[in-house]
This record gives sequence, structure tokens and C-alpha cells, in this order.
Amino acid sequence: MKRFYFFAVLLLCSLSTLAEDGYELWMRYKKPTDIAMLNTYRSIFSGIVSSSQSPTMLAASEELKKGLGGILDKKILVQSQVQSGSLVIGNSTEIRKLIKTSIAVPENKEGFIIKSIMENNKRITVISSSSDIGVLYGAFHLLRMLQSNAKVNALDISSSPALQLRLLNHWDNLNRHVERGYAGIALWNWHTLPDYKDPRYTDYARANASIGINGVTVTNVNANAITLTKPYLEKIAALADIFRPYGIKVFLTARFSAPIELDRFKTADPLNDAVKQWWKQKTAEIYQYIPDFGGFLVKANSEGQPGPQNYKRTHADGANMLADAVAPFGGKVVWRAFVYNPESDDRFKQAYDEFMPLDGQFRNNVLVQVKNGPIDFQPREPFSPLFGAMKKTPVMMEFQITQEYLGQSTHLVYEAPMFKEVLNADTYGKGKGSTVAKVIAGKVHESPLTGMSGVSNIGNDRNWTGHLFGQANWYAFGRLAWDLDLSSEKIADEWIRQTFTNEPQVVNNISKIMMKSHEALVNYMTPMGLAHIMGNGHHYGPAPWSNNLGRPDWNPVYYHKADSLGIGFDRTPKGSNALAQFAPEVSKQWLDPTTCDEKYLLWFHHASWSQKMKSGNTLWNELVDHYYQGVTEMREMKNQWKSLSKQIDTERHNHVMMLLNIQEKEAVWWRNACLLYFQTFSKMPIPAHFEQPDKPLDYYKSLRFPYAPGN
Ligand code: GCW
Repeated sequence: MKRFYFFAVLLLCSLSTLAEDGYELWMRYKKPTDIAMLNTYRSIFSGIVSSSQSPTMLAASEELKKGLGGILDKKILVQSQVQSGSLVIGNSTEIRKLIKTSIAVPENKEGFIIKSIMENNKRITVISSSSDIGVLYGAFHLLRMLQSNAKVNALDISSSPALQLRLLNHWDNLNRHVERGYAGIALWNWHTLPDYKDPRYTDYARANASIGINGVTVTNVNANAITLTKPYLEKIAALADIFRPYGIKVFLTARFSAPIELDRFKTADPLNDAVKQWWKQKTAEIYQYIPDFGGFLVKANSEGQPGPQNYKRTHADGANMLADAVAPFGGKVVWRAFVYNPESDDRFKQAYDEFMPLDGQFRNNVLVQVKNGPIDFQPREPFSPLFGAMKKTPVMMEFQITQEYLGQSTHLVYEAPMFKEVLNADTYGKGKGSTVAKVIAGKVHESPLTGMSGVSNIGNDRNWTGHLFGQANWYAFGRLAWDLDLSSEKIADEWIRQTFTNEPQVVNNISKIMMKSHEALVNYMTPMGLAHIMGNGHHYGPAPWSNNLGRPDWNPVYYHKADSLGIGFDRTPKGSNALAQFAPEVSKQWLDPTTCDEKYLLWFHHASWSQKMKSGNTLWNELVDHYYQGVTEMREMKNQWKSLSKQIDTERHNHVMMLLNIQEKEAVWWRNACLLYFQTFSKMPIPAHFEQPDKPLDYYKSLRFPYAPGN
């Protein structure tokens, strides 16, 4: 008996060390369970031959050794000569030393090919590119295929990124608090940098490179001038050194008033010669530490951040001053268009109003970074009218990966469908077919610079993103920035296979959960075009009644405008006329409340409670249906996950299960609180066949969350 316990304990211990905690992300490199597949893979790859020992090529062969080693479940040999079954990797110049067959590579420097060829009667696989980094991307692509149990015996793949800049924006403060972060504190341990190089920094770089991310800002756009001082530049340079082999450039967030704060200047006026000179010197200093520094990301004259308007200058004046400073080194300036001030009658219109007049005035190394929607990363927004409208300025996409308004890190929400909805929207910027995706890819109005940013959801939680499924959003962002045409389903499929299993039924079930998750959340939070009705400040939970902040445009009541007649923000010519900012073909779709896509109805109309909807329902009943539908869908997600308990390892299954339980409670909370509140205006009942709210409105109003995270 004693012996039995001893062995049982031993077994449990070894199981717990084998447990999956999410740290490895989608790079788990596990052996296929299908033995035939495993044998085929083993027969295809005998070892790796690399054409050089550059840091990037070393990273590629290390990754392949690790990846193939795991998947093939055997030690992978590094061969000095090409043999049958070799995986030969090298850039197009150097690979000639290894093989005679001539290999055409994509023109795009980051693009790659993966090809199965016969070389001297030997069957081999080649990964090549015109650059080393392209080879690394190809290596990750092959590993993705192997982890997804794809066929790899007759490969002929060529792939190049759709966008040049594929950036993660960390909103990380120097004290390691992450603004809108829900996954612990910042990864960067500023206190121990530059000397302590946490191996996690390398794993972070691997993960980014595996999905093609090629730039990061490591600090918040609500910037701290101290970032630009010598001690911090040394710390950031240490990170840049770790990231470099993985093709990742560091960008810095620049505080516009830095000359005043760091060097006691009286002004930060961008047209002042001394100020210009200061930035030139600062930039030159940065390049001494980080020779491949990417450039600056700037939030100016927005939410209290200083900027050129403090000196009666324009955003273009500000951006151009910095652009001139980085230009000699090949750097870029990414200038954010997230601006709004309390004077306007509609926050929706402001980015367009401020930036359209500046179209054509920016230097050619400036990109204007525009949030996907006109307000602020709401669960559903129409696309920002700046996409397609700015013709002479590279317009870069800003998505938010972190779930500030999407249930933070307790809600399972797969964001790819939301990203795709925006990317697929037609701006009519140059006739039909001018989708947002084409605009940012520079295919509508010729653009020398292209890019996409994602506000990171990464922190120091063991699984990186707090919610395991948050990893899918990081993954989806990178994959889409590389290939705007990938479908949400395809990306989910890739992620699930690498993260969990290739078991078709499991893949299918998890995919169903993911694919309906965004619409479910929209339904239980902000259906039919509602927006920004979250709790003030922390944005956690419902608070559509909130009306106590100093600025009208910070309060939920400003956004939904519910009254005894109806609900929604009138943006037609009778109201703020924000619709006029879109191309006529677009505004036409939304102009008439009886034909407007109901998904966007309350974005553009103050619709009457009794307006008839397409379903035949009144607006009130339709709203009620959506809120209930959201909870129903959420419960389906929960049950689907529950049914997978035998197919997913206990640790990850429990983790997600507990979060889904929280999500269910919160979905019900959202539904009840919003409906009870809106009912005080509509005076209409929640039909009796629905489960009725179990608490009065006052209860929901009394809830306080002084320590909600991320604030
Ligand atoms: O979404 C809002 C957030 C702020 C953020 C701001 C921005 C970094 O609530 O926390 O500040 O947007 O994008 O600048």
C-alpha cells in the first residue's frame, strides 16, 4: 500500500511538471499523435544545413532544431553537407554555396519561399529569401505547418508581408504598470535592465517573429520623458539587441514636451530652432545606442498629452519636426490621430476634422496611425472615415488587442472577426472595392509606407495574456498584418492546432466557440450600435447611467442619448452630420434609419423605441432580444468548452472554465443592468418568457470597483 502511494505521488509530480501552463504559446512543438504522420515527417527531414552563422540564421536553425526535435521526437542533426532529407536554409546569395539548383525568391526582403526540390538526386527542402530575416520567417512558417499536421512533401510556397510595419504597441509604464493591461505587470524589468537579460525577452521575440511582427514600442503612448534619458536608452538598447536577430525594431514613444522636462527649455514649439536642434541631437544619441532604431510613436494633444497645438502649431508641424530628426537615419514617425476635445458637438468627427486639412502636409517618412473606429476601440464601431479619405498621407491601422472594452481578461473574445469586419469594409475612397485593407496596404491611394499597430495584451503572467484565449488575439493580429486576406476561421484553425491539438472534432468545437465569441459579447454589452457605456475610468462592467465626469464626452450618457422618445446618437444631417465624413456611397447605406444596417443603427440614429425592425419587433424588443441572445450564446460557448474536458489537459481546461464562469456572470450582469436602465426611458416590459433580472437597477448602480485593473 505504502509503495502504491509512493508511486502515485511520484506520478502526480511528474504529471504536474508536464502540465501545460500556456507559456509556450503556439510554439509547443509536440509530436503528432497520428503515427503515420509522424513517420512521414521523419522520412522527409534528416537534418538541417544552414548557410551561415549570422545571429538571425542562428536563431532560425536553433528554432528548427527545437521545433523539428519536438515534432519528430528525435535529436535533429546539424549537417555540414546537403544530404537526402536535408532542410537547407539560407539567404539567396549564401545558399548558392550549398545547392546548385537556382531558387527564385520574392522581391520583398522579408518574403520567403519554401520548396521541396531534387538536388543531385537528393530530395531536400529549401527555405530561402533575399534576407536572413525572411529565412527565419520561413522557418516559423514550416513549423506552423508541421504543428498543424500539414502535408510537407511537395512544398512550393512563396509568401511576403502585406504591410511594411507590423508593430506591437505596449502601453507599459516605467513603474511596470500597464495601462489597460490585464495580464500582470510589464514584461520589461526596468530595474534590472540592461544587465539582467531575462530569457523571457528572447521568448517574446521568438513569438513575435513567428507571426511576422517586426517592430515594438516598449513604452506607453502616454509617454514619460525619462524614457529618452541615458539610463533608459541603455536599458532599451539591451532589449533592442535581444530583438534584433528576430527582425524586431524598437520604436520609442516620444513625449512632446521632453526638451522642457529634461533640459529646462522654456518651450517645445516645433518651429523653434533650438527645439528642433534638441530633437536632432536626441535622435542622434538614440541611434548611437540603437543603430536600427525604428523611430517615434507620438500621442500629442490628446487626453492631456502635450503637443504642437500648445504652441498654436499643427499636428503636421509636430510630426515633421520629428520626421526631420529621424530622416537622416532612415527612421519613421508614427503620429496618432486619436484626438478629441470637449468643444466639439460630436467626438466622432474630431480626428477627421483635425487631420483631413493636413493631408499632404506630412513629410514622406510620417505615417498617421488611426484607430479602427472613430471613437475608441468599442466592441463594434464603423470604420474611421479617415480610411480612404486621406489621399496623400500613409494611413496606418491601430487595433487594440488588449480587451479594454471587451471584458478585459476574463472574457473569451476572439478578435479576428472584429478586425476583419473593419478591414473588409468598403471606404469607396477611390470607387467601389476600396476596402480599408487595401487602403492601409497602399493599394487605393499610392503610399510609400504601410503598416498596422496592435495595442498589446501582453504582461508578465505566466501565460503572457492573462486569458489563454488572449493569445489567439496576439496571434491573429500578427498573422493579419502579414496577410490581410487570411480569414478569421483560418487563423483560428492554425492557432487551435498549434495551441491544443489536431484532433478534428476538438479543433472544430473550439473554432465554433471562438467564431461566435465576438458577436456574443457585442450582444450582451453593446448591441445594435450602442457604444461606450462601460464604467467610467476603468471601463469594467456596465454603467450606461454614468454622468459624473468633468467632460461630457467621457460619460456614457453622451454616447447613448436615451430619452423618453428613443435611443442612439443622431449623426445624420439633422444631428451632428458625422455621416458626411464618409464617401457618399457609404453614408447612403447608413443615412436612413429604416434601411440602416441594424448592427450600426444607434451609431447613427436616435431611433424611436417603437420603430419597427426587420424582424417585425419594435426597437425595444429587438434590443431585449439581442441582450438575451448574447447571454444564450455565451452559455453555449461555456457548455461547448465544458464538453471538451477529456480532450484538453486539466490545467488549461480548468483555467478557461473558471474564466467562462466569470464571463457568464458578467454577461448576465451586463444584460440586466443595461436593460433595467434603458427601460426607465422606454417604459416597456421585458417580455415575460425571458428570465427576469433578479436584482433592481439600484443594486447595479451601487457597484464600485476602485481597484479594477489596468486603469
Ligand atoms: O482607449 C483609450 C484608453 C486610454 C488610452 C487612449 C489612447 C493610452 O482609455 O487609456 O491611453 O485610449 O489610445 O491614447
